[in-house]
Amino acid sequence: DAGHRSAGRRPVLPAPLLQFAWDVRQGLSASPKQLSSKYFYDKQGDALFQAIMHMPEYYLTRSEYEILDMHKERLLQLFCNDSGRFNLIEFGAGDGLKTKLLLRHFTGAGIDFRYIPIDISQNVLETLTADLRQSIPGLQVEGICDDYFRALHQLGQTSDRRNVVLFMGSNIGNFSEPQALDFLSRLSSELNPHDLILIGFDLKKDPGQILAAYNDRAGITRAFNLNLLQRINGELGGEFDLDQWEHYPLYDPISGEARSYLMSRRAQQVYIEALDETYQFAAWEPIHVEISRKYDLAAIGHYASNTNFRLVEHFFDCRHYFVDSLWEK
Ligand code: AVI
Repeated sequence: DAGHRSAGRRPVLPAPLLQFAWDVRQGLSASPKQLSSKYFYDKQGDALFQAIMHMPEYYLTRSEYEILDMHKERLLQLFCNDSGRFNLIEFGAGDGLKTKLLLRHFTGAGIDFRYIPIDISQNVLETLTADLRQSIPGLQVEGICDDYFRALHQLGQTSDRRNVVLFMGSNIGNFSEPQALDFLSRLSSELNPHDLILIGFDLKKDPGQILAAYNDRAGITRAFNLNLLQRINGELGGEFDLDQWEHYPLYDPISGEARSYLMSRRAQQVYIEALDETYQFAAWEPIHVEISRKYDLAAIGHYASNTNFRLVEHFFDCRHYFVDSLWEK
């Protein structure tokens, strides 16, 4: 696009990189500095997150798996309204490991439902649907590659079935509070009366346990966070020396926010070619990169009532580390 061509050394960027470049410039010019965790998930980041979910310290995935396993029959009863037919829509399905457990159970029970994973990555969707068609014969699965809300809007106009939306994994915890409320309000306005949402929240607990989940001994979470700088180097021509950065997680038991920072180990300056800009970092200056919020049941109740949902039931794992909360529009 000739309109974006600059007179300086700054190269012309392909469209998808423009937003990334813009956000990096905004974040590194802000005080305190910050970068968005949504940029963690390139191919390498996806693989590292898969590895995190298998770390002994990362209790979230195992807790939610246990919830779905223990409560799958009760969930099935609640999902089936009078007609017994529904769309099971999943936001950000990933590798579908947890969802498979439900899909197997529902298919085995002879239920008339369609599974509709929505993801912005075509690659993730193709891998998932091919795997499911093979591993669960008879399952009706139709992935939609789009923005969550556009996909939901389109579905609402073409289907008369009850919609059951899964938003699991405590992905909601990666939003700031206003972002989370906005997300849930938009979701509510796209749904029909009596549609359902099953939403995963990680609960407040021993701070030591939470910090360990974001600082595994094998160093996978560290690599996951540092990969963001690697990505800036690879995609925007950044010159971050990864050895000069440290991963630093923090937990505030009042707000329930687990926050991750990348700390500059010394005073340094870093040039980013695509921005044609040099950024200064003081010794031990942090860049805030992620919030993973933890909740109590009062906060969850407020979220539901402030976004036009009715709380139906909470489903816990044995240790009450995590909750999948079922809400009705
Ligand atoms: C995807 N999300 C819910 C994860 C979390 O726990 O906040 C991402 C993650 N970050 C570090 N470890 C895992």
